[in-house]
Amino acid sequence: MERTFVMVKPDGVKAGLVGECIRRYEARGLALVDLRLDRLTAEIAQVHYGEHAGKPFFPGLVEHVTSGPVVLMVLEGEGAVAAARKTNGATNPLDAEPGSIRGDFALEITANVVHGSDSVTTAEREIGIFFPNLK
Ligand SMILES: Nc1nc2c(ncn2[C@@H]2O[C@H](COP(=O)(O)OP(=O)(O)OP(=O)(O)O)[C@@H](O)[C@H]2O)c(=O)[nH]1
Ligand SMILES: [Mg+2]
Repeated sequence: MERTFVMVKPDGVKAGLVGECIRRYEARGLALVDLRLDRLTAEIAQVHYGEHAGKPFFPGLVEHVTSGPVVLMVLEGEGAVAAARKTNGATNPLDAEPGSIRGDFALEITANVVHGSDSVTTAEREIGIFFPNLK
Protein backbone atom coordinates (compact mmCIF):
# COMPACT_ATOMS: atom_id res chain seq x y z
CA MET A 1 0.00 0.00 0.00
CA GLU A 2 1.37 3.42 -0.99
CA ARG A 3 2.37 5.98 1.64
CA THR A 4 2.82 9.74 1.51
CA PHE A 5 4.02 12.47 3.84
CA VAL A 6 1.83 15.49 4.54
CA MET A 7 2.53 18.57 6.65
CA VAL A 8 0.03 21.19 7.79
CA LYS A 9 2.16 24.34 7.65
CA PRO A 10 2.17 27.00 10.42
CA ASP A 11 -0.48 29.10 8.67
CA GLY A 12 -2.78 26.08 8.54
CA VAL A 13 -2.24 25.30 12.22
CA LYS A 14 -2.79 28.96 13.21
CA ALA A 15 -6.00 29.08 11.15
CA GLY A 16 -7.34 26.02 12.97
CA LEU A 17 -7.37 23.89 9.83
CA VAL A 18 -5.67 20.76 11.19
CA GLY A 19 -8.94 18.90 11.77
CA GLU A 20 -10.35 20.01 8.42
CA CYS A 21 -7.27 18.77 6.57
CA ILE A 22 -7.25 15.42 8.37
CA ARG A 23 -11.01 15.08 7.80
CA ARG A 24 -10.55 15.53 4.06
CA TYR A 25 -7.72 12.99 3.80
CA GLU A 26 -9.62 10.44 5.87
CA ALA A 27 -12.89 11.07 4.03
CA ARG A 28 -11.01 10.41 0.79
CA GLY A 29 -10.02 6.99 2.15
CA LEU A 30 -6.46 7.69 3.21
CA ALA A 31 -5.54 6.15 6.56
CA LEU A 32 -3.36 7.81 9.19
CA VAL A 33 -0.21 5.79 9.85
CA ASP A 34 1.46 8.33 12.14
CA LEU A 35 0.82 11.92 13.29
CA ARG A 36 2.63 14.53 15.39
CA LEU A 37 2.56 18.23 16.28
CA ASP A 38 6.09 19.59 16.08
CA ARG A 39 8.27 22.61 15.40
CA LEU A 40 10.82 22.47 12.59
CA THR A 41 14.36 23.71 13.08
CA ALA A 42 15.86 25.68 10.18
CA GLU A 43 18.25 22.76 9.60
CA ILE A 44 15.43 20.21 9.20
CA ALA A 45 13.41 22.60 7.02
CA GLN A 46 16.44 23.13 4.76
CA VAL A 47 16.92 19.38 4.39
CA HIS A 48 13.22 18.78 3.75
CA TYR A 49 13.06 21.51 1.08
CA GLY A 50 16.58 20.79 -0.20
CA GLU A 51 15.46 20.56 -3.85
CA HIS A 52 14.57 24.27 -3.66
CA ALA A 53 17.85 25.50 -2.12
CA GLY A 54 19.15 28.52 -4.05
CA LYS A 55 15.74 29.53 -5.42
CA PRO A 56 14.57 33.07 -4.59
CA PHE A 57 11.66 31.86 -2.45
CA PHE A 58 13.75 29.38 -0.40
CA PRO A 59 14.65 31.67 2.55
CA GLY A 60 11.05 32.84 2.92
CA LEU A 61 9.78 29.27 2.73
CA VAL A 62 12.16 28.10 5.46
CA GLU A 63 11.25 31.14 7.57
CA HIS A 64 7.55 30.37 7.19
CA VAL A 65 7.68 26.67 8.03
CA THR A 66 9.79 27.39 11.12
CA SER A 67 7.54 30.25 12.31
CA GLY A 68 5.23 28.09 14.42
CA PRO A 69 3.98 24.58 15.09
CA VAL A 70 3.33 22.22 12.19
CA VAL A 71 1.45 18.94 12.04
CA LEU A 72 3.31 16.07 10.39
CA MET A 73 1.59 12.93 9.18
CA VAL A 74 2.02 9.80 7.16
CA LEU A 75 -1.00 8.72 5.13
CA GLU A 76 -1.54 5.35 3.47
CA GLY A 77 -3.84 4.20 0.70
CA GLU A 78 -4.20 3.42 -2.99
CA GLY A 79 -2.35 6.14 -4.93
CA ALA A 80 -1.76 8.04 -1.68
CA VAL A 81 0.81 10.46 -3.16
CA ALA A 82 -1.42 11.67 -5.98
CA ALA A 83 -4.58 11.53 -3.88
CA ALA A 84 -3.13 13.79 -1.16
CA ARG A 85 -1.79 16.26 -3.75
CA LYS A 86 -5.19 16.46 -5.50
CA THR A 87 -6.83 17.04 -2.12
CA ASN A 88 -4.24 19.78 -1.40
CA GLY A 89 -4.74 21.52 -4.78
CA ALA A 90 -2.32 23.45 -6.99
CA THR A 91 0.82 24.94 -5.39
CA ASN A 92 -0.35 28.50 -5.99
CA PRO A 93 -3.73 28.82 -4.27
CA LEU A 94 -4.84 31.23 -6.99
CA ASP A 95 -4.61 28.29 -9.41
CA ALA A 96 -6.11 25.75 -6.99
CA GLU A 97 -9.61 24.50 -7.68
CA PRO A 98 -12.38 25.27 -5.19
CA GLY A 99 -12.94 22.02 -3.30
CA SER A 100 -9.23 21.56 -2.72
CA ILE A 101 -7.66 22.63 0.59
CA ARG A 102 -5.62 25.42 -1.00
CA GLY A 103 -8.52 26.44 -3.26
CA ASP A 104 -10.82 26.75 -0.26
CA PHE A 105 -8.52 28.17 2.43
CA ALA A 106 -5.52 30.05 0.95
CA LEU A 107 -4.50 32.94 -1.29
CA GLU A 108 -0.71 33.03 -0.78
CA ILE A 109 1.81 30.64 -2.30
CA THR A 110 4.13 30.46 0.74
CA ALA A 111 1.33 30.24 3.31
CA ASN A 112 -0.59 27.61 1.32
CA VAL A 113 -1.72 25.50 4.30
CA VAL A 114 -0.22 22.13 3.40
CA HIS A 115 2.69 20.21 1.93
CA GLY A 116 2.44 16.83 0.21
CA SER A 117 5.21 14.60 -1.17
CA ASP A 118 5.48 14.76 -4.97
CA SER A 119 6.39 11.10 -5.67
CA VAL A 120 6.72 7.74 -3.95
CA THR A 121 10.50 8.21 -3.85
CA THR A 122 10.14 11.67 -2.30
CA ALA A 123 7.61 10.29 0.18
CA GLU A 124 10.09 7.64 1.32
CA ARG A 125 12.77 10.32 1.76
CA GLU A 126 10.47 12.68 3.69
CA ILE A 127 9.02 9.92 5.89
CA GLY A 128 12.63 8.99 6.68
CA ILE A 129 13.36 12.56 7.80
CA PHE A 130 10.31 13.02 10.03
CA PHE A 131 9.37 9.49 11.09
CA PRO A 132 12.67 7.59 11.06
CA ASN A 133 11.28 4.82 13.27
CA LEU A 134 8.46 4.01 10.86
CA LYS A 135 9.10 0.89 8.82
N1 LIG B 1 7.02 32.47 -3.10
C1 LIG B 1 7.06 31.34 -3.81
N2 LIG B 1 6.95 30.17 -3.17
C2 LIG B 1 7.00 29.04 -3.91
C3 LIG B 1 7.18 29.05 -5.31
N3 LIG B 1 7.20 27.77 -5.75
C4 LIG B 1 7.03 27.01 -4.66
N4 LIG B 1 6.92 27.77 -3.55
C5 LIG B 1 6.74 27.32 -2.16
O1 LIG B 1 7.52 26.18 -1.95
C6 LIG B 1 6.69 25.06 -1.62
C7 LIG B 1 7.28 23.84 -2.26
O2 LIG B 1 7.29 24.04 -3.67
P1 LIG B 1 7.03 22.81 -4.65
O3 LIG B 1 7.66 21.59 -4.09
O4 LIG B 1 7.44 23.23 -6.01
O5 LIG B 1 5.46 22.73 -4.60
P2 LIG B 1 4.51 21.47 -4.63
O6 LIG B 1 5.30 20.20 -4.75
O7 LIG B 1 3.44 21.71 -5.64
O8 LIG B 1 3.83 21.59 -3.22
P3 LIG B 1 4.38 21.13 -1.82
O9 LIG B 1 3.42 20.08 -1.43
O10 LIG B 1 4.28 22.35 -0.94
O11 LIG B 1 5.80 20.63 -1.97
C8 LIG B 1 5.29 25.44 -2.12
O12 LIG B 1 4.24 24.84 -1.41
C9 LIG B 1 5.28 26.94 -1.92
O13 LIG B 1 4.95 27.26 -0.57
C10 LIG B 1 7.30 30.30 -5.95
O14 LIG B 1 7.45 30.40 -7.18
N5 LIG B 1 7.25 31.43 -5.16
MG1 LIG C 1 6.87 19.85 -3.50
